[in-house]
Amino acid sequence: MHTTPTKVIAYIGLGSNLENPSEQIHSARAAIAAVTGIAEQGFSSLYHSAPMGPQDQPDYVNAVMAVTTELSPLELLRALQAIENSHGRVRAERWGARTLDLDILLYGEQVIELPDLTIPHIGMTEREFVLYPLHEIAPQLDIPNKGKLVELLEHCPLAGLKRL
Ligand code: ROI
Repeated sequence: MHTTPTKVIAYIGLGSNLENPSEQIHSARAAIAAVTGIAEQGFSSLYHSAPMGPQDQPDYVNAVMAVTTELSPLELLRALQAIENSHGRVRAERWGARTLDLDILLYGEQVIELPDLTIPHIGMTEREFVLYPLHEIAPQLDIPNKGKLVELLEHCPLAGLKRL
């Protein structure tokens, strides 16, 4: 019997602070949209943001992408990791500079706790460079176990985030 794979809406956080960050984000967007089993549904503005964590690194460009996908959470993770690697991502210092960082923020309404994958993404509810772009493309969103996006935003003051 043929069954149609179910499509889930997922949100992906994109970040870069090396080697022409805006270009990294644009080409990552195209690479993600080109994956079989992923279809782009929305893309935020690009944002300029001060580094969270170690300050001895360049500022970031961040954005959020909405997709529908037939991939499982781990398949989606592997597809994003392959794109990170093809953009020259080297996993060196924890919280250090990177050419491309792709994080699964949300996968439908699911809460996932696996060794390699935590969804909702850890820390997303305190990160201005995630919450503001996410709000731009999905203002009504509820974050599983965390509450309404608009309420999380009220507790996340802007500290240098700039829309490009
Ligand atoms: N800081 C900002 N502003 N944007 C990021 O995408 C980002 N990513 C990271 C750390 C190093 C935590 N800081 C960041 O992984």
